[in-house]
Amino acid sequence: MNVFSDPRVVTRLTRDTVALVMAGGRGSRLRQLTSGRSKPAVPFGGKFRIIDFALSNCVNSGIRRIGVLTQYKSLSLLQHLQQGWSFMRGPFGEFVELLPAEQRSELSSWYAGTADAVYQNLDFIRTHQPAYVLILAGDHIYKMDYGAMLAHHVESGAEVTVGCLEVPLEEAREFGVMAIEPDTRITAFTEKPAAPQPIPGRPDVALASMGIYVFNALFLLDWLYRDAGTDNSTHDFGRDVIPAAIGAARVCAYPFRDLYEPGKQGYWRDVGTVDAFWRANLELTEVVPELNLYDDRWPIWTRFEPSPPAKFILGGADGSGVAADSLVSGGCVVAGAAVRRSVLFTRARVEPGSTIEQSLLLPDAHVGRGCRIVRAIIDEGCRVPDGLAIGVDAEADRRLFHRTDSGVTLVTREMLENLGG
Ligand code: ADQ
Ligand code: ADP
Repeated sequence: MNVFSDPRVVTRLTRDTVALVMAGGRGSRLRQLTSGRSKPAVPFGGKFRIIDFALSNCVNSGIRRIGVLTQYKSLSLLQHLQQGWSFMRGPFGEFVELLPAEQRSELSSWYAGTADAVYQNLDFIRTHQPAYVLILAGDHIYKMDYGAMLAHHVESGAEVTVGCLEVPLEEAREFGVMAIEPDTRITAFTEKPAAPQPIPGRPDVALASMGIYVFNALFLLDWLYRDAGTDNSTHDFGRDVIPAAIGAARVCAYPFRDLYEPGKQGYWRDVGTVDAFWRANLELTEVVPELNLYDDRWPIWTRFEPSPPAKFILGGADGSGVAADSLVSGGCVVAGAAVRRSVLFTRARVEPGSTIEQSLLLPDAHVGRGCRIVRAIIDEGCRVPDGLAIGVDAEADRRLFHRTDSGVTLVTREMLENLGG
């Protein structure tokens, strides 16, 4: 038999798929980190941006036709994609195409909900004529083989498949929560329920949607037309499209698995809050972090920046010039300063006599002399003046910066400029 006529051959499925990455959300709980950029454009893990994870998963899964739906404050995202992902424009028909909100419906509204964002780009799907459409969120940190999800989709005979994971019941209110049959068919789906139902027999765990979907392309076209004509719809996948489809079509769940240990659930983070963002980055400094960025079998691609090697200069009052248990990116200089359990993003600098602990210095952040920085996020391009202490005096942090309830301090350029005034 010709393997390519076998619908279960995964290569055939991934090649017949177009991915749409929704990258338009505001990410308002990231506070000032997203006042100038959308959440998918926020830097992560020293040299990446959040959207690199979803895009790399596509490429590594063999899905190489990708559209990115942008909307809110998209400039830095567009720059990153143009400078970082333009290699996806090659001879094998691969591409990452940018699909900005065009305000082209008669109502001249920007994208209303996630389903509306896809609806406004149905031409893109019609042009490429895939059999399957994979809809992704641009703001999650995880490694996933979408080929396995497509195979499950086809084998279960579903029109729609929703990626899902188990979450603690007390966190389930933040998610779409579902009930499934043993064959994975979804029988109930409630978006952000006030009183989430646990998995039967497991009172502390709920089955949550990852907000990622595989659709049979023709079903999606048909269904989005229907949703667009529904007056009381908010045109959102989680709120409207998925719950309505359950009553009318076969909608199945695909449980997210670890890439290498299919017996367990994989690493997945929605770094949607300042605390979650800080924690997920700091976890990378552990000796064996759950998220392995040094995995050649599943590389995370990003923009290549020709930066010089990181440099460490001994000196300063305590004679140090070291970074321990830390990630230090290209172009960084640590001169006579001590860095511990921290992530230094591209071209960060620390001057003599400063100590940095459990902190993130985003790209181009410079810390002056004699500073003490603890449990803080120093945003892109910040110039921290000599002698400043951050994360040491809670009262002062609250007054000058943004300090979370759990004691992480976020510092932006704007906040530092106001210090002088
Ligand atoms: P939320 O995370 O609340 O829930 P939402 O705010 O709708 O989802 O955003 C989903 C994704 O789409 C994000 O990546 C966001 O950036 C992007 N986005 C939002 N509006 C957009 C628009 N108009 N145009 C382009 N992109 C847009 C969803 C599901 C839940 C599920 C969680 C898991 O609705 O059921 O549990 O994701 O995180
Ligand atoms: P957070 O995760 O911080 O709550 P989201 O990006 O998820 O932020 O957005 C919160 C809500 O606002 C979501 O329902 C999202 O669809 C909606 N939203 C995001 N951006 C816009 C926008 N530009 N216009 C209208 N609604 C938006």
